[in-house]
Amino acid sequence: MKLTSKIIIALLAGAVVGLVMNLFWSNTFEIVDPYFFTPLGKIFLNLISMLVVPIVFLSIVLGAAGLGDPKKLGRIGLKTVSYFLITTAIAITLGILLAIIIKPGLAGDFDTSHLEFSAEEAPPVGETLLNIIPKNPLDAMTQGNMLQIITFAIFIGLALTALGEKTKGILNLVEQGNEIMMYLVSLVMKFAPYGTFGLIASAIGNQGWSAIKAMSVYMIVVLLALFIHALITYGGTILFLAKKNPIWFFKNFWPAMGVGFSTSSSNATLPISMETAQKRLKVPESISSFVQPLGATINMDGTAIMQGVATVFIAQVYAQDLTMAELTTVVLTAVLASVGTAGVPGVGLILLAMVLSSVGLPVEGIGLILGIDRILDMTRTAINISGDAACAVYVAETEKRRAIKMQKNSIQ
Ligand code: DAS
Repeated sequence: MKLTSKIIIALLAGAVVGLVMNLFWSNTFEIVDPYFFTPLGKIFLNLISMLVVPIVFLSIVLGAAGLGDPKKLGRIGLKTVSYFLITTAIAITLGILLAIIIKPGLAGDFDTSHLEFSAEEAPPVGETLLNIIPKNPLDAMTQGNMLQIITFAIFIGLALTALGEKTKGILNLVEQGNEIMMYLVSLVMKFAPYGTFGLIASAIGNQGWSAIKAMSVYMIVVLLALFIHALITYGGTILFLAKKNPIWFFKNFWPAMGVGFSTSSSNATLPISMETAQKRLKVPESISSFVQPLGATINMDGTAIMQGVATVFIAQVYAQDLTMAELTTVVLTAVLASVGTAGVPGVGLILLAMVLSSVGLPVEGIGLILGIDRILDMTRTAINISGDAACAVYVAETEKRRAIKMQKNSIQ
């Protein structure tokens, strides 16, 4: 049976087992979870997380060296970052509009008296951009500072291109290192169905059906916005910018979406989302290994959607109207805030605290959505990585068309 089918079955089985145990055997679940579901998920999460830093570093060195010409790297970088910022702005605007229309904050009586929430501070954008160049590249790798790892890898890749034959041996070493990493990804993926089952069963089993019921309208608005964004923004990207069939895109990227859904971590899913983009969506390695690691760090459309809906939801619960100027601030803050944080579980809530503070809304309002955030984190992570892959396909196809046009011009 194909891996995709196994992951789908594992997702469904995990959800059913988690829900049934939450509803009927919660005592048994509390005994079983720490010794079965959670360890299954943790093993899988650690296995793929183990590969992230070496894969990002090696693949970006190869990507930058493969792109060769710094002008091409600049052109691709500009296309990529512009796409990321525009789609994130579209995402949060969509979330805000749907929340204003459907009004989830008025769909129930929410008790705000006991709420509390304290989030670690997300790094200010200016500081993040200043720190993009690592003082100590090895420290950046041990800390998993993705933006700094990406920057250092780009410098190495460009140096390898400039030095050519002199460093051919190093380039071969990097290529072989990347081969090893890709082999390990395929090995780890054999465990994916079991890990996915454990992660989903544990998350759904711990969720509490009552919390889902109380927040059902809020969840529906977020899920609806995520679905519309995937269909319109990413479907539109594939159809109009990449000039390919959107069904082809989602059908081939689905296995990575399933892993992103179960792990709730763009970073941890990176090895699989890159391998899927390269092998199934035929994105050249040099483009996939530049666009996707960058996207996992600075492009989080699913998260932006949650922030848009959650901000309006909390404003409605606290009966605070948001002016157009405040809504614009929300959009700008969310777009810029997402630049500096890595794609790991729960990072969306840290960014949400920044967005709420930017318009004077009570941060403790996050306590309202905390209970069901794990489930929504799964879905928005699947959307986050799909946005990165859609961008990689768009960049790859436009670069292909550009090369063909240049070739025709040179023949004429
Ligand atoms: N879990 C984050 C990610 O990995 C998204 C989020 O927290 O919103 O993309």
